[in-house]
Amino acid sequence: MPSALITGITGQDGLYLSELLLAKGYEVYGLIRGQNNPKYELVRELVPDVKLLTGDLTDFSSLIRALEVAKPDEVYNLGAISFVAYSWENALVTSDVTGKGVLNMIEAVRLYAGDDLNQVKFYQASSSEMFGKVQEVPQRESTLLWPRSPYGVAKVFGHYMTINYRESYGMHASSGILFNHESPRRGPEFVTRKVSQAVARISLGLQEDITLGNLDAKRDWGFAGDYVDAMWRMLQQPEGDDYVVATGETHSIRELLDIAFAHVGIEDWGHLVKQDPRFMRPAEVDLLIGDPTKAQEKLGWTRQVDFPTLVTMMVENDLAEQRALNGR
Ligand code: NAP
Ligand code: G4F
Repeated sequence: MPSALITGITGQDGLYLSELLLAKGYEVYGLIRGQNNPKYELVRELVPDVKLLTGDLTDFSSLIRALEVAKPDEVYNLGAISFVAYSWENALVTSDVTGKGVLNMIEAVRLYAGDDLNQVKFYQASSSEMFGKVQEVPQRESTLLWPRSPYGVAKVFGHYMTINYRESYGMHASSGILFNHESPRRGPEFVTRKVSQAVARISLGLQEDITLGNLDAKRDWGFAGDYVDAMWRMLQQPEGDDYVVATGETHSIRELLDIAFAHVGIEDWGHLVKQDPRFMRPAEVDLLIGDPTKAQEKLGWTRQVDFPTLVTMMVENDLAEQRALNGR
């Protein structure tokens, strides 16, 4: 039975990846931080077969300890401070976790694996946020990186460190440059879930309107369940490499609002959406659109869920959740 260690087990991707690996017969270990993590019960409920180990990406010895217990064949480094807006206000801790945390994890893997370096395959959760002020459209593996946030800069550090460990030590280390991926498990701070929750609540009479920032930014949004499959495929290749994972389509926040509101029968949402500079960013990533050709050709990966299906899935989930919470 292969064994996998996942950091970021309590996050959206950690949960989907655990389900995927358990279904494939893996023994799955998840790193969970804090002495009383509020998401502990959620992980226990959704993926009870995952074995939880305490640890933190900023605590090197906890990573070594986790590796010694899990004895993994594959390590998926998904842990990060992942909210871009937060990273301006908390740039130092974002750099420590999202940037230096990658080095801590990959160096721990190198030391743990010893002479048997290729026995432990490593996945790094890189991000399309690294493209920032995009230098090419669509963005591919070779596109120049120009990050626009402390989060993006930290991810660039982790990305190049992963490439460097592959080139320096011959490690099986892969970097997935994943474009935005969403689901009903997405944190409510991100724009898709903020919109799906608000639209559900507005249609049930629980909320009057929604306040957002920039409505013109464009993202290449896919479904998280599809994207964790690409992570696994990367680690089944004979060698580590870098892959863009994206849908190849881009949509604005306005289009997201069109589909979400239309699903509850509201065609004209203008009076229901307010804007506030509070939600604008010091530097914006205006446009992201990825070219997934390499992932399609080398990994045989394709996305299954299109954008309208994704948005309506999220609104449906929030309608059910809000009805249950509010007895409607
Ligand atoms: P998420 O839901 O925000 O989950 C982040 C995870 O990181 C959580 O489990 C969190 O644990 C953990 N974490 C935070 N600080 C940590 C620390 N100091 N030590 C160990 N773990 C820590 O993110 P996601 O959407 O699942 O994304 C997974 C990864 O992919 C992240 O690295 C993200 O940056 C990257 N990524 C995401 C997307 C996307 O669109 N979703 C796109 C590209 C790349 P707590 O519960 O304890 O906070
Ligand atoms: O949903 P977002 O916060 O996601 P963002 O910044 O694109 O980052 C996500 O995707 C990255 C991959 O490219 C990941 F690496 C990262 O970890 C995270 O998962 O914002 C999307 C867009 C932005 O342009 C933002 O300015 O939506 C715009 N937006 C407009 N109003 C808003 C809001 N974003 C949020 N969160 N909240 C708003 O009210």
